[in-house]
Amino acid sequence: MTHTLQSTTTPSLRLQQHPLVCRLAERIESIWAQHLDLAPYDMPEDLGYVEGRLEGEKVMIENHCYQTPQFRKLHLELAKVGPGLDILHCVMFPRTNYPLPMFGNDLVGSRAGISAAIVDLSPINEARQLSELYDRQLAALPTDQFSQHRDLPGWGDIFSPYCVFVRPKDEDEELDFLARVEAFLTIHCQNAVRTEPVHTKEEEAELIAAQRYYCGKQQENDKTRRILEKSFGVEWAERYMTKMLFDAP
Ligand code: BLA
Repeated sequence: MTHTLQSTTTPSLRLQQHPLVCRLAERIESIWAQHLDLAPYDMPEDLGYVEGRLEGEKVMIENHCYQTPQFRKLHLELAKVGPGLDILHCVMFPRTNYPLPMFGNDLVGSRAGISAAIVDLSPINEARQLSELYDRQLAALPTDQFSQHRDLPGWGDIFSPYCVFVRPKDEDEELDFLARVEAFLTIHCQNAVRTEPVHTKEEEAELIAAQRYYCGKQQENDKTRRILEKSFGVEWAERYMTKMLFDAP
């Protein structure tokens, strides 16, 4: 394992990635910019751009973060593991006084195609239920037609009934997934800017606990952790998963 760190602001990684990764990254940033009041986010200096090695292949990770009045962190991560594996990871963490679900999106692709495409608006409350508004809006979307649905792992009890977890079989299904993410994201941004914060400490405590539960479950994802451990070491992976990917409030 070699291990080098450097910083850059050039969003170049996506240009070398699977076309769906690149398109999805562009769409996420454009929907964010269209609906939200984006401000810079103070990222740990050494984590903007990171390089490591996995079995002789270069691993590159590029992070883009923002904050807004409603969100303590918007995180878009692009990663490339050798020439073969491309990853997009995106999470929108609400501020702890905003009663909003957690938008999460992960795309794992190789030259053989996208093996995992997941998107959800996950409930953040004790009952683990979406609000009536989100429930109604998501239920009204056209039902999806993916041919290969995948089973959620054991830690996946955080996801809503609207979670899409598929292996798109061709370009048509890849574009269907892109459209699904766009629909979830647009609904979420439009709702977020109209949402009032909670006012009591008790309500906020429940939101904090639910964000902690979500982050704790995501940290159990061994597939993500193993790639990070093999590329950057066990300690670095632990710090990255708990401070960058899924930092609990
Ligand atoms: C799966 N995530 C995976 C897989 C890899 C990664 C290699 C296995 C792909 C497959 O089974 O086909 C790797 N994902 C990464 C890495 C990063 C990453 C290295 O984001 C970052 C550096 N994961 C998320 C988010 C969600 C998520 C936000 O980061 C959901 C909202 C879900 N990823 C998720 C799930 C799986 C997965 C559910 C399948 C896990 C399993 O089957 O055990």
